[in-house]
This record gives sequence, structure tokens and C-alpha cells, in this order.
Amino acid sequence: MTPQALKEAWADRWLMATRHPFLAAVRDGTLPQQTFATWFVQDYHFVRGLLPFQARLLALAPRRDQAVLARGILALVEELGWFEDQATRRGLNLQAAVHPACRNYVNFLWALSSGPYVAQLVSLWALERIYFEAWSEARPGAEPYREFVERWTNPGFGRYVQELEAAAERALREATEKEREAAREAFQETVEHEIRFWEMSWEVKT
Ligand code: MP5
Repeated sequence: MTPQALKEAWADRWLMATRHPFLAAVRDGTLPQQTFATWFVQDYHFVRGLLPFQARLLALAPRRDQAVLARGILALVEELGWFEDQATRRGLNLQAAVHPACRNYVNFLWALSSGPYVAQLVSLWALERIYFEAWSEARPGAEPYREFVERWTNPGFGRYVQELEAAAERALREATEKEREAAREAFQETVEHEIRFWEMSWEVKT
């Protein structure tokens, strides 16, 4: 089982996670401002929750995966600052309540922290890969959102996702059958949470 094989086995749901109407609306500039604001604030909350998940993952990592995971953590710290600057510039309130779809996603990741390393790594690869593919769908992006498209489609981010994929592939190769099963489940749940995250942004009217 490889990361690519997981994608192929779950292709229909993967497509839902990477081709949501939210992204077409980012591309053609029809995304309502409020929809963007909902996604933005919830994504900030999500990234705040992702950071401790990745920090715990680094603590479990074999020597060979430390560099890529440590770089990912540093990028997240920087990303939180970027969200905060964007919020100031766009007049968005980062104190807004966490939506249940976001909270459930973060809780899922935190629960995963007590499971096998390989399942956590596959989940991290999947959520980054989904963002890479999803935002690539929105390229180049209408003007107000172009920086967001750029953030998750630039070549440096693409290389990070590739490195995670290589690490996930190695970990899967060395995993026991039970660990592989846990990784498959974590992968599927991650895809479902990603779909719900777009739906939440699309549906909430505040
Ligand atoms: C990511 C994200 C990508 N920001 N939000 C969701 C809901 N899924 C994936 O993570 P990162 O660390 O911003 O690249």
C-alpha cells in the first residue's frame, strides 16, 4: 500500500475534497466575502490545532523524518503570523467561535496522536496534499484571493508535500498489517474531514 494507492482506492471522495465549488468560486471571483471569511477564520483555528499535532508527531519520528517534520512546524508557526496579518489587513475577526466541523477535525487529529506513527504521517500527508491539489484547482485565483492560491501551490510547498509523501511511503512499507489498517482508516477520515471543512465554509451564513 502506497499513498498513491490510497488516493486511488478512495478516488471519488478525494475528488470531492479537491474540487469543491468553493475553489471554482475562488478562481472566478464569485466567492461571497462572507464565505471566504468563514473559511479563513476556521482555517486559522484549524492551523492552531494542527501545530501541536505536528509537534507530537515530530517527537515520534525516526531520525530520517525529523528534518521534513521540523520544517513543517516552522512553516506553521510562520503561517499563523501570516493569517494574523491578513486578518488585520482584511478586517476579519479571529476571535469568532470555532465551528463544530473544525473542532471535530482537530479532535480527530489529536486522538490520532495516541495511535501509530504511520497513521499520523499518512494523515498529515493527505491533508497537505489535498490543500495542494485543491488550491491548484483555483489557479491563478481572482485578485482578492490570489495570495491564498499562491500559498498552497508554490513550488516550495509542492516539494514539502512530495517529501511527506516519500516519508509516508517508507513508513507504510515498514508498517505491520495492523498499522497499515490504522493508516488506511486515518486516511479515509482525513478526506472526510476535508470535505466537511469546505461544506462548512460554503454553508455557514453569519
Ligand atoms: C490545510 C489547512 C493545510 N490549512 N486547512 C485544512 C482544513 N486542511 C489542510 O495545512 P497547512 O499547514 O496550512 O499547509
